[in-house]
Amino acid sequence: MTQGSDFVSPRQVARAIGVSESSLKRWCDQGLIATTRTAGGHRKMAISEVLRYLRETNQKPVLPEILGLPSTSESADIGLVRSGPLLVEALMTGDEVLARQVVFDLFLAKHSLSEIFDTVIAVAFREIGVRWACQLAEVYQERRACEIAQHVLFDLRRVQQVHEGNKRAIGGTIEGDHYALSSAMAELVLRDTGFSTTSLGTSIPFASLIEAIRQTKPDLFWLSVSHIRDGIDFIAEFARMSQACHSTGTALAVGGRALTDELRSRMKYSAFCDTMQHLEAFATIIVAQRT
Ligand code: B12
Repeated sequence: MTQGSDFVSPRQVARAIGVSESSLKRWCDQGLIATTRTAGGHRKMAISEVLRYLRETNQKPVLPEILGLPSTSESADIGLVRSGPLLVEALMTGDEVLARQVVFDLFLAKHSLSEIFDTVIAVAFREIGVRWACQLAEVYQERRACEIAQHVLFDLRRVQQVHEGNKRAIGGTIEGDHYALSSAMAELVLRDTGFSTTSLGTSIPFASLIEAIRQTKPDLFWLSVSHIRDGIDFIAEFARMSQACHSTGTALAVGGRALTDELRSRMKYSAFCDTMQHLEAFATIIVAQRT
């Protein structure tokens, strides 16, 4: 298993956790926290590895800022359900620090990313959507909330453990679909299950997505569909994409609010996922398969 690219020294980790440097070095010697060495021979640790250790041993950092994390919020340990309303308020008021705290508290409390995405972040955005539709939220508040959520997802990516698997996944959204969060979440969930991933981004013409599949031949392609311009065109173009996946041996995982039962009945895919937890379950099986 390789680690994320952000590293800290044993002294920094000791301060962050609130233990002596000698205790920390002992844990490293016992192999409890993996370390590497700098060119000068000094020990260093990946932040993702330190967080793995803290999560597994149910510890919270006393000075999380040293690890680049937000300071622990008053919401620590309030659980998934009660975190939702707090996140809505943070997103609505543009309080990025609180939004990061809410999500990282859940992460440190050992909730999986897929669970946090499905039951807290997506639910918060549903509430923001309702407020927007009822004119209780300004457009700028909705857009700002998306910006904040994207920053939080980026932070999670930075501290995520990266596995050295040989399965590759690429994905994105189709032309006209500007919804970035669901696709970014799919990428993080796939990374969590052991895929090495490349996100192609949003609003990509089908022809270009098909070219990406043909050129890179990934093991899995994720397609997030939150907005469809024309259902008939979509079905025809999706069929070509499905065929491209078939010929490259690529599993095609689809999801998104725009995929109605009617559309789905006319589509060919390897897995339809209502949630990120569904994607996680499907991806786990693929990763477990031998090449
Ligand atoms: C943010 C937002 C936008 C932003 C997105 C910005 C960005 N950078 O991403 C922008 C500005 C693009 C936007 C635009 C519009 N929006 Co809008 N938007 C939303 C909002 C508030 C949140 C969407 C979101 O990102 N949610 C977070 C994601 C993670 O949650 P999710 O989509 O539910 O995804 C979950 C599952 O579906 C699943 N999943 C989703 N995709 C995938 C993919 C895979 C591979 C897998 C495995 C799983 C999976 O897992 C996710 C986590 O559980 C929703 C409200 C809502 N109910 O969702 C309205 C909403 C979807 N929008 C709406 C509307 C009307 C519009 C516009 C038409 C407005 C307009 N008049 O211009 C345009 C159309 C845009 C277009 N051409 O694409 C309506 C749609 C109503 C309808 N009947 O369909 C909603 C529901 C708001 C409302 N209550 O009315 N919007």
